[in-house]
Amino acid sequence: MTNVVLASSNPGKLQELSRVLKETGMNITLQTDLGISDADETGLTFIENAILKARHAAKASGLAALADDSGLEVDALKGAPGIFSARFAKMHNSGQGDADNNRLLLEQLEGVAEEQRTARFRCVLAYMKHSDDPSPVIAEGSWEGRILLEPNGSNGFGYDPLFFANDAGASAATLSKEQKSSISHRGLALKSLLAALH
Ligand code: ITT
Repeated sequence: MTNVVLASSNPGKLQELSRVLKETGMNITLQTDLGISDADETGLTFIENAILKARHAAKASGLAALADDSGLEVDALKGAPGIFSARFAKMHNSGQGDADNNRLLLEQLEGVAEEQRTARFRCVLAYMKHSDDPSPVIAEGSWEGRILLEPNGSNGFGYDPLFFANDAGASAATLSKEQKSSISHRGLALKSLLAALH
């Protein structure tokens, strides 16, 4: 087993990543459980932020680190909330956390017709063997869909209740963990990361 720190404070990500990673011989621990604080996400792209987070956790733990930087791109909002997905409501002084993020997204899309509510989730994974690793392994995945008019389902996390996945024909929050992982941005990025690592 390789011990790897997941450079994240989001237990939803751990849930979706740990089962598959365990099967491949990686024992992963959330950085929060090692007392490691969040890195400053000062990058302007998912890739930059994923690397910043992985480097920070590798340095603090002395372990190999895996980071996930992800978010929702909504076409009618010119790609917002994008890299700011976790901080969307907070940045607009409109509360904080998943419920407020979802409420603000619906507010910003008020009056936008269904066919113009196209969106995608993106996920970038960065794996670093140690904090000075000059060649992090990067993998990406995306998941196409549209933003619903109201929330549907209670599984998953974040914007899942508002995301209608085209391939599933259903809201992401109505899918089981296994169903979501087999088609999601994170599931696809993970598959690609494992192929690159082996
Ligand atoms: P860490 O940085 O600690 O990993 P975070 O939640 O702040 O946790 P990000 O900066 O990568 O992580 O922001 C990702 C946000 O994008 C997340 O909080 C959700 O709002 C949204 N998101 C990403 N993947 C998602 C998914 O599978 N389902 C629903 N929302 C998702």
